[in-house]
Amino acid sequence: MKPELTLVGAGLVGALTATLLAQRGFSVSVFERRPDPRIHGFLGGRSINLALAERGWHGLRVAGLQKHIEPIAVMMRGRMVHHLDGHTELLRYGRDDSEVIWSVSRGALNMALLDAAEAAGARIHFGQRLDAVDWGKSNMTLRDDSNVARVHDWTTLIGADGAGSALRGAMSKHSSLGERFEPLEHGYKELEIPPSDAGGFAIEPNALHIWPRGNYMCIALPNAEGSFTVTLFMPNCGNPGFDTVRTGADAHALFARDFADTQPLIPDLKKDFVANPTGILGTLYLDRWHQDGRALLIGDAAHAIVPFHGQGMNCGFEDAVELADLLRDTENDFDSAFAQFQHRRKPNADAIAAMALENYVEMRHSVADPHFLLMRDLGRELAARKPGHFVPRYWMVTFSRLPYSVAFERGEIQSAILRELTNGKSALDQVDLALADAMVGERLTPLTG
Ligand code: FAD
Ligand code: E0Q
Repeated sequence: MKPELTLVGAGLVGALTATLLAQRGFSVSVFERRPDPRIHGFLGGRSINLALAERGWHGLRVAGLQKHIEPIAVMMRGRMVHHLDGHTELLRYGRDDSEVIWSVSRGALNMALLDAAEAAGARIHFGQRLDAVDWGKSNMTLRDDSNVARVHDWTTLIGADGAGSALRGAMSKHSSLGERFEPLEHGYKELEIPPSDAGGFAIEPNALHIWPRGNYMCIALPNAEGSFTVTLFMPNCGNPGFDTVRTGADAHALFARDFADTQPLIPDLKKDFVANPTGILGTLYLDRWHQDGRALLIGDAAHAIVPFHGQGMNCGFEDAVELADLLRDTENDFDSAFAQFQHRRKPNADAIAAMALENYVEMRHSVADPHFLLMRDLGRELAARKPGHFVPRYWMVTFSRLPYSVAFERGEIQSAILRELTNGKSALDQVDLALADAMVGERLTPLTG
């Protein structure tokens, strides 16, 4: 007898989890609110993309999907910074082209994962929204587009239904999860740079473009077909803010002043700014992710974070692999597997949540702060002097699968070293490098070997 699992949500994390669990012999049913994107299209046809890094690739590799995704992923070597005066500079993410990140279409990735889940034997029911859970009867009510209800009996529930999780709501009604949502006072708007008239990319394709402007910024990630998805991050209230920049004309004026080089590139700015929704951002913390061995939350449903490290999906894919491994190791003792899942993943989710928040500040401001630049240069120097010992935090998060909590803790130690050594200094040649080597040796263990 195959153990039965009922998943809620066939987004990125739900579809990968369904694939891995079906591949490992579970009988998997999935209920997804939206219609099948392979038939009806994805998100009204808007192309939205995400940065895929090592942790995400690992999940895809375990599921046997790397070869399917590689052809649709666009390499991003670094941040292409667009300064206010229009000049640009490429800041590489890694040492060479083996240390890069990849831009993938959310829709194409989701569809490939749905195909894989079904190929592995998962049954996906589209247009079925979770409405309520009856914990006494072990069933749940689902509703279709016309609000027609259907009842489904379940044995074990897994919620991958995103930041607004309905399963989380149903679990909270049973007993408090200690839920806390910390809103960011900034929102976002997605826009588009279409392919150039010649049909190619209008700006450098192999980079994550960024226009840092202090309290707000734009980014652009390439799509395989030659367009870019632009995202404006800006305060909800302020000047500029989404409360004052309201009309197409307001948006046009903001872009003309602060993002002048994008002006000829975003022809539908006025129309899209008004038509596309303003997204909200924040961090979700729960004290508890599971209800005994009966229900578990994963991905954004358990730990939504702000997007500024490009790690939400990557982290969710790590969840999926960890869960599949734990169910194997505990021989399907769900109670023990779910408790261990939370024990192992929660410190990592908390760490990437904190690092993602920090990265927004770094991204918008510190490009201009001389003390930050000195610390960054010293960091580079120490990383070169002590490879595998003093390792940039961005590298640990993006190019390794070290636990996020380790990246965070080592990052804190490294920052303290850089702060102490650069205190009162204005140039690298004033820093005592012998002392630096000694501090690294004392406070950090080598990572490799
Ligand atoms: P979702 O992708 O939200 O999927 C949830 C699914 O559940 C959906 O299909 C939904 O329809 C379904 N659902 C919801 N409610 C119900 C219900 N009641 N019943 C049934 N089904 C339901 N991450 C990265 O790794 N890299 C990036 O570059 C990146 N950029 C981002 C940029 C922005 C602006 C934002 C907002 C996020 C970004 N992220 C990024 C984060 C990433 O989008 C999320 O972490 C990821 O989508 C989480 O996947 P998920 O499957 O948990 O949730
Ligand atoms: C990445 C890749 C939405 C988003 C996604 C990202 C990144 C950023 C800024 C943003 C962080 C970085 N970053 O460039 O440091 O590495 O995914 Cl805003």
